[in-house]
Amino acid sequence: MTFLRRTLVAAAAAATLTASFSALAQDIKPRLIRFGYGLNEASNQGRAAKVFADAVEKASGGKMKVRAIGAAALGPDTQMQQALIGGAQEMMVGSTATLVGITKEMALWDTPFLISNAKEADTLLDGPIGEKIKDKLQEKGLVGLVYWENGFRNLTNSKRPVTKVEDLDGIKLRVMQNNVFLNSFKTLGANAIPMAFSELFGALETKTVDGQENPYNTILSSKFYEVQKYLTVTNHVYSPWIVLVSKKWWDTLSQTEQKILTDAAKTSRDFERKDTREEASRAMADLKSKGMLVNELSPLEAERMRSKLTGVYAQVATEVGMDLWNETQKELARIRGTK
Ligand code: TK8
Repeated sequence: MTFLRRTLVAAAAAATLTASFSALAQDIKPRLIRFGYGLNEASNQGRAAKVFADAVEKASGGKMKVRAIGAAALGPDTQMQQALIGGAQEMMVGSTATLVGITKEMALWDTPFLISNAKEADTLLDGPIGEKIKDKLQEKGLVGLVYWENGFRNLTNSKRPVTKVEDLDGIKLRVMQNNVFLNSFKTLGANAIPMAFSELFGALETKTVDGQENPYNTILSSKFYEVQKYLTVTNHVYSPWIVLVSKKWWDTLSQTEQKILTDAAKTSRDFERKDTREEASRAMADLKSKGMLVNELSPLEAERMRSKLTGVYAQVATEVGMDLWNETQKELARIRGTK
């Protein structure tokens, strides 16, 4: 190769490289992303929102800025969902249970005792069933990126230790705004009252309600131990969070920008699940040290509660459709078989 030719080849290569870099740079516009969530900053939700924000800023060279706004300052889950659909807010993370009014298939995740451990949760949520349900959001104006762990839910109240199902009689119990939860706890004899999470601490404090159910992490980070004496380990349902994007806004993004958000969401998910599980493993001891009285149900009482709760399976199957229900049972059998 002559000197001239070598120089030309090198120049051409450099030009291609610059071209693809500037094409990439042009593909990323300055963006401000309001990312709302319901818990406080010092919760597992808040920590993971920060991880997401940092990953987006880094991957976009500082052009895409995520403003993570916690403590339901942008409104409770249902209000944020509407803001995303209308395009007034870009992103949020919240419970799948409050999404059933928009996408009924989300009710699958409300099934009591559907999932029994972390491996089943991750495999089911990240696999074809989880993807299929997530995809259903698109026609409603939402894009679901990933599921985060909220976790296995346990029962707290300020009245008495719940050692058997009859102890729930007449207890005013806050439930999420979701019919499966409402019916489950009515079936158990509680006076179930649907309420937004953002109202919950105040309602417990003023005794508008006597109890609630949430994972250990939330009982700790939302300081429910200040207003709840008794904790009963029920693990009655594994409930996920989902990271959502406004579809209206998503459709205005370049592929590069969409990929930055998708990748950062996965990074945040992996961090969040690990962080949540670590915190949950310590949380029971923490809650006891804060003065909560913790009891486990005897195997007999746990089974009695369980058999009452499985009564809502038919309701879930009707809501999500028999095909999806059967497919889920098959997938769970597969996951359990490969353990
Ligand atoms: C936070 C809620 C919360 C959920 C609930 O916004 O409402 O009880 O468990 O995590 O989504």
